[in-house]
Amino acid sequence: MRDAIRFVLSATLVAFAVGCDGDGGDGMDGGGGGMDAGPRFDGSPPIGSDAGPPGTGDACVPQIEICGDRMDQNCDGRDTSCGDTDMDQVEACRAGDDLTMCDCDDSRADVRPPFGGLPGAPELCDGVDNDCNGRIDEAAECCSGCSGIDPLRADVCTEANECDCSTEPGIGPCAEGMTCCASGCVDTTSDFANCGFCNSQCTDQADRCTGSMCMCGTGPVCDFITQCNAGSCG
Ligand SMILES: [Ca+2]
Ligand SMILES: [Ca+2]
Ligand SMILES: [Ca+2]
Ligand SMILES: [Ca+2]
Repeated sequence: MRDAIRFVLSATLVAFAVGCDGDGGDGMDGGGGGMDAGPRFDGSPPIGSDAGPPGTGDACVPQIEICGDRMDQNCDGRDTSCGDTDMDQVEACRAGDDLTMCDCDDSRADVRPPFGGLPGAPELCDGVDNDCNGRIDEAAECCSGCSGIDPLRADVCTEANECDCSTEPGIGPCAEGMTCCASGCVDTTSDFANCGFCNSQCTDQADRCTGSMCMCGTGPVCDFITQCNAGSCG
């Protein structure tokens, strides 16, 4: 685990160097490691010099640009992107970033955290932290503690190798007949927001979930121009 973190940090520093270096070759290709960054910046304009471009405001003092932090350190009037080399729509982590909030491996599109409306990459049993949550192979499918348990009842394996529902941590897998969904352990045969399966929300054309089906009263859902109220379409 520690080696994996070290690898990610190392990769991050490389990504930082590649993503942020917009001024061409300057000795950054001499091997990995943060120590290489020192000499690179020796030639930077001294703080307080007037080497920066004019017109960016009296207070702008050129400094080393940090990509992706929504700040303009080098006074060119914009932030510098850290890039999205693998084009998975999540920008690469920068040195010092929380690796669970950015692309912890910008060379692999099958490694990314949830971002905006995008779900994270599914955790595969491959020795890699696919969803950038800081844990490797924590999916229930990768866990011997989950063997023999209906996969619908749990989605993660704890560090103690115990099967668990991540939305109700610590209680173990959901009870028999319940399903581990984003809202916790639910009965998908009757849960209005998870009717039939997780995240399957019934609409206004229904008022209940019965037998895993959205229903209006004891009948089927209403047509799309009417709503279901108290068991009747109207
Ligand atoms: Ca990316
Ligand atoms: Ca990625
Ligand atoms: Ca993970
Ligand atoms: Ca994995």
